[in-house]
Amino acid sequence: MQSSVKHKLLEVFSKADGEFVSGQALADHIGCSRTAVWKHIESLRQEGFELEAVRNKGYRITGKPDKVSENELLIGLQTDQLGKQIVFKETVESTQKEAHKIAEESEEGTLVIAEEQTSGRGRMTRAWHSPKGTGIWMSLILKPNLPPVKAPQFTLIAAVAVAEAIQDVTGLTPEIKWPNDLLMNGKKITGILTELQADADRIRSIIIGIGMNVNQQAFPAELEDIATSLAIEKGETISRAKLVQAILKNMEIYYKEYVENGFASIKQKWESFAVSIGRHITARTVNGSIRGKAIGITEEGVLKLQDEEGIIHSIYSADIEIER
Ligand code: BT5
Repeated sequence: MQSSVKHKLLEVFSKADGEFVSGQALADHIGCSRTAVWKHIESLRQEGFELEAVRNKGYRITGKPDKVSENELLIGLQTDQLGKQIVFKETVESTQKEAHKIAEESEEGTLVIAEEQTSGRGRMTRAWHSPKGTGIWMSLILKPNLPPVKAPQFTLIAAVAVAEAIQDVTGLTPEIKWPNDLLMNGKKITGILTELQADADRIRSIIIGIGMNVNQQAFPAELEDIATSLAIEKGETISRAKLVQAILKNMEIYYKEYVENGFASIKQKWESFAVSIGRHITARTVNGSIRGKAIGITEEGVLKLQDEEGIIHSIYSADIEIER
């Protein structure tokens, strides 16, 4: 949409102060047809504006996008190091990709965040749907002085930090599905992707990608049954900036705890949010599927699965399906 058209539309809605404006009045104001108005309204929705359309009344604005640029995030940020350096972009292919490019020369705690990702990614080259202005698409760069085998624990640390941030900001309690999903009512609300730049024996940078569905009201057909957003669950829009600040704050606390005292206390918290433990599950790994009961995670964050013959398997990476 041309920015002048967008500007005019927003001006009218702002003057209307939450009241309805008829399609005809909007058309007259911007000098276009009513069909064109409808298209402009759709593109405003794409940008994260919430617009209610009612027959014979017209349109009214019920929610504006909240931004996650540097200013919004830095005001009120309660951390010493995480998120003190912010690289904000309106649009990127993937914040992971950007973070990888700058990791080497970046300070620990640098955050890459975008309003929109055009090629957001999940694990194993899967796509991550990241529409403009409605979710949190961010990558955090950490530089722990640890060997690469410790990396999977960071997915679990991040899951706890995010789960508690959701509780702090919305009062809702998500569930964690090993290793990297947060669910609400069985649908995915957050995915975590931990990637590394490392030597054989030492992590140089760990890049923790977090994708959180916050204010989406709907999903594309292929995600409709498996994805949800905080706004859908809570019934109101939620400030993304507040969530990012809460994630960074919790992440800093747990990262420090982990470096100083190890994984034990975080493991306990993780277990308190975990849905898969104690349940019968199927773990799909690159080497095939294993069915059994999830009996817990180890200090390394490895999932322990006991099959029907009583054999205990260590699962390092998999997609989990929980049986009913
Ligand atoms: C993940 O992968 O869950 C990790 C997602 C990490 C995304 C963040 S966003 C910021 C950073 N930059 C990136 O480019 N990525 C990270 P995985 O477990 O492989 O799950 C991927 C699957 O989740 C897809 O195959 C879809 O089925 C589903 N999916 C895709 N987009 C989704 C969404 N927005 N909400 C819920 N499910 C989604």
